[in-house]
Amino acid sequence: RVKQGFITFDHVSFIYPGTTKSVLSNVRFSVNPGERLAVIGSTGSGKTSLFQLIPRLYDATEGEIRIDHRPTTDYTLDNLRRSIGYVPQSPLLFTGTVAENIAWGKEHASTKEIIHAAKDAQIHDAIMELDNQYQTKVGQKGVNLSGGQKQRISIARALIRNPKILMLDDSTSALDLTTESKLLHAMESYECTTLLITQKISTAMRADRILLIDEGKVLAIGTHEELLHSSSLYQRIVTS
Ligand code: TTP
Ligand code: MG
Repeated sequence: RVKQGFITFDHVSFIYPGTTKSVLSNVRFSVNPGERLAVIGSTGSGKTSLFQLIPRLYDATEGEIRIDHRPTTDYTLDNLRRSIGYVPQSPLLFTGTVAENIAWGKEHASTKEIIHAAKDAQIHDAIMELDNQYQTKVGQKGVNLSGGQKQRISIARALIRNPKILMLDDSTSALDLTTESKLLHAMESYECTTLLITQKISTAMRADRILLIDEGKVLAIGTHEELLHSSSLYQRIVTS
């Protein structure tokens, strides 16, 4: 199969509707099919906003985003979002079972597929410790899960759909290093283009390339070594 998931940001600027502040300015970069790109930048630099434009939770104010050379506005929203597994910064679970929460968005998911995704997301063991395992009720009236457990259920929900593009917004922040490492390793078996926002340089270094944004602008994109040579901000982040 031809690798898909080529993403292009073509001079993208963005202002939230009803506001005047430019959150992204003239952002341009491309991500190759199957590439893993880490996105780093200080809090408020626009990382989440950049993510939200890809599945068109918001539309760019200027410029164009293309997936596989087609503007995202040319796809139906349904088709666009079906091809993207988006794990938001604060994922929400709905009232239902763990299994239902993982299978959400994929019709006819089998138990085997649900467990497989949960294992890859490194949440299977924790689920097996719940009173009713995969049938445990979560959400408003269900058991309380930790932030990290919710993140991993949300990751399993993204993985089960085998998306063309996987986007993780700081989704490994609550994980210990060993679990995070296992998760990143398991994700390698998915042929998707992966964008991952992270605060941790050690996580960013595992990606093929790193995108550094600051105040809504792309400061640098490249490998860890390239950024060390080209970006003084990156040097400062690494040594801080
Ligand atoms: P974010 O895109 O949320 O910045 P970030 O994701 O890099 O920050 P963090 O590391 O803390 O997650 O915000 C960029 C700017 O956009 C910031 O000024 C807040 C503003 N903003 C809105 O106005 N509405 C929104 O829904 C979001 C997400 C951000
Ligand atoms: Mg954010």
